[in-house]
Amino acid sequence: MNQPYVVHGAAGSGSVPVEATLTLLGLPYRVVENAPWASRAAADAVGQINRQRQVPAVITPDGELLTESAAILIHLADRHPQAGLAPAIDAAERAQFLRWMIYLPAQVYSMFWVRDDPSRLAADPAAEQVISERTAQRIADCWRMMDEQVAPSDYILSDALSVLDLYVAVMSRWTPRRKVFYQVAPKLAEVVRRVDAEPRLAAFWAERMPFEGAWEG
Ligand SMILES: N[C@@H](CCC(=O)N[C@@H](CS)C(=O)NCC(=O)O)C(=O)O
Repeated sequence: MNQPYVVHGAAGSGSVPVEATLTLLGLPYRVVENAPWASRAAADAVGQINRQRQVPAVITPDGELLTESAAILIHLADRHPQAGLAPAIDAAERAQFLRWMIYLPAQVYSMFWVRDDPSRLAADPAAEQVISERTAQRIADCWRMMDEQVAPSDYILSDALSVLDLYVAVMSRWTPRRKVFYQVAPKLAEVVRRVDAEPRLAAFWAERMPFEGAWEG
């Protein structure tokens, strides 16, 4: 049982909230670094583990394969309730927790399968350009709609940091990036700045998602 979790992932990717969660939980893990969007070789390597050729893909200490970032985050938080990284199953915030944990991959993350390679759906470069612009707009709209429907305290659901906050903090750094996010989602903006400043993750962020240069976009 002392086997580490193995996280197939990449800096800046959807594996980062998973890695951040494992860090906060103090669980041993190692990362197998492969950015499947960056090269065929990396996608092939990830494809050996996850048929979807996507990260994150996690091998648990029991040897079980987990994919789908939201499922991994909810599983880790629920498995270690003492850390308080998710509302308990009977907590008042639980339903909204599940709502937003599913909203993120369904409404936002799914746009990136298209964006990362618009030729998957577009027949020519002009159509690719339209897809790039409209998916960026759609993602901004999704952040706006989420912001309008949450009432954060220190964090999105309460005064306790949850995996939802980690998920939003990372995803909000992707297109259309933080400057747009701060404008369209001012309440969530305060939360992600708090997550960026989480002292237990300072070294982690520096390594896996550095705050350097024009990082906010
Ligand atoms: N539904 C998956 C999406 C994962 C995903 O799209 N990961 C990106 C990296 S952030 C990826 O591997 N993209 C490569 C591809 O889709 O070909 C999840 O929620 O984990």
